[in-house]
Amino acid sequence: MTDTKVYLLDGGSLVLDGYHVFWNKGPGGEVRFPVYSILIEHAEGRILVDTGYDFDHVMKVLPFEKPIQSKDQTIPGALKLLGLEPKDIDVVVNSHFHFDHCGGNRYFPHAKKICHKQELAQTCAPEPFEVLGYSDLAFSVEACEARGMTDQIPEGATRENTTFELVDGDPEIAKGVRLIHTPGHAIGNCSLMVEFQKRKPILFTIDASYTKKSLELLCQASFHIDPVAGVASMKKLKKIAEETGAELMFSHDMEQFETYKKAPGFYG
Ligand code: 5PN
Ligand code: ZN
Ligand code: ZN
Repeated sequence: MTDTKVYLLDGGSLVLDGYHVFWNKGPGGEVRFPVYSILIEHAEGRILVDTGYDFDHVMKVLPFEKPIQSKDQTIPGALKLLGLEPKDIDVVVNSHFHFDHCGGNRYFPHAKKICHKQELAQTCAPEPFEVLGYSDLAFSVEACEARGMTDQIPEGATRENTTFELVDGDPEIAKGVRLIHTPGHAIGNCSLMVEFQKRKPILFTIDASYTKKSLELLCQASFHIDPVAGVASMKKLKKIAEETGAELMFSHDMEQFETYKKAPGFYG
């Protein structure tokens, strides 16, 4: 039995205004924040949670977010630092389908793919204010077709090799690896709990709480479909962390990210 290990794959950074990061609170001004993927080496296989952003997509559609991404910060580049290739990944989980979480999915046609059942439906028929968040559809031929953006379909992508297993609730996707539905930011946003053999669990908030301060203040990002659900999800995460003694890790907090171990370092 191999012990579970978690690697954080640095995916570069983006910029938002402080009023987007801390909705109706700010302060305003440019905030540069990290984007990363989570690789779980598990006895049942290698699970990759999220795939970062695609640099070309951001430059084309959201250049005002000022992407900085080196070759080592692309998904293939980050895996290479670990001596891995995309084909070594068995399962890709998307926490939700905002462009900064699914931009590298095209590298994993062979992998089993998992998302929350409401998230795929929402991406195919977003609210008007969600269109920018759900602007990179290359992860799914079905989404490209539903949105009339078939020009985004990557070479080699088919309906079959971009099909998702749809989950609901808080499913255990491998022993000690659980998705926790935390809607609000996105209708199907999922947080992630990983248990280890020899250390305390880690609870990844994903975008239910961009930063440590967000959770302390119960202050979500300005991007959301249901802010009331968003507050309830933050409370749910706080409660789970208290009950389990889990270490919290935040999705887009530069100050915290600088303290995290990045691949090739690992947790486990
Ligand atoms: C980083 C970022 N930028 C814009 C949007 C958006 O419109 O919805 C989600 C989102 C982001 O995560
Ligand atoms: Zn998001
Ligand atoms: Zn995000």
